[in-house]
Amino acid sequence: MSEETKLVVWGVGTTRTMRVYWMLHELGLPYETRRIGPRTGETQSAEFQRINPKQKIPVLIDGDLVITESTAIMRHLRRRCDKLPYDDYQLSIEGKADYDEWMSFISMELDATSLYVVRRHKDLAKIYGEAENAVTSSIAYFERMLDSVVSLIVGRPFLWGSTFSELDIHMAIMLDWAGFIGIPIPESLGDYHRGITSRPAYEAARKINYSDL
Ligand SMILES: N[C@@H](CCC(=O)N[C@@H](CS)C(=O)NCC(=O)O)C(=O)O
Repeated sequence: MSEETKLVVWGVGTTRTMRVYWMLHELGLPYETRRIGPRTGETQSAEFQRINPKQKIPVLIDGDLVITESTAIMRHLRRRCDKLPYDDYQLSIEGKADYDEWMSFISMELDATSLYVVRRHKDLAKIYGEAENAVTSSIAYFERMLDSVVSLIVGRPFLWGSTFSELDIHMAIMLDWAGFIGIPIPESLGDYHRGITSRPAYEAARKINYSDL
C-alpha cells in the first residue's frame, strides 16, 4: 500500500459511514464509493460477503488491506498520510492513554450501550423488536454519561490535545445523532459542537453520505 493506492469505500447513509467520509475529506484523500445502503439486502450479496463476512458497512479497501470497523478506518486514514500531524501531547504516553479513554468512552458508553440501543429498539423496532424500557433507560444513560464529560469539553476547540482528530468526528456525530433522536444536548456543548461541524469536510461528507437518501 502507498499514498497513491486507490481507496474504495463501501457504504453510505449511516452515522458509521459518515465517520469515514468526514475523515477522507479532512485529509483530502481521493477515493471511490460503492453506494450500498444498510438494510437494503446489499450487505448480504455474495460479492460483499466475500469482502466483509460481518455483512456491515462501512468497509475501506486500501490495496490489499480491508478494514471493516469505522473507528479503525478513521485511525488508519489519519496514519496513512501526514495531513493531520500529532502534537507532543498526542504522542506522549499520557496523551495516548487519554486517546484510548475517549475512544472507548464514545464507542461504548455513548454509542453501543446508549444511542445504538435506542436506534435498534425504536426506529428499527420492526427488525430488532420493541423494547420501550430499554429505549427510555438508554436515553437516560446517554444523558448521564454525556453530563459526566461536559466539564472536560467546555472551552476547548478539540477533544484531544491541540488539534482536530477522529475523536472530534466521533463525538460530533454522536451529538448530531442525539439531537436527531430528540435528546437535548447541554447548551454548554454548543460552541464545541458548532465549531467541529462548521468544518468544510463535514458538509462535503454529508453530501456524499446522505445524498439521494
Ligand atoms: N462496528 C461497525 C458497525 C457497523 C454497522 O452496524 N453497520 C450497520 C449500519 S449502521 C450495517 O451495515 N448493518 C447491516 C445492514 O443494515 O445491512 C462499525 O462501526 O464499522
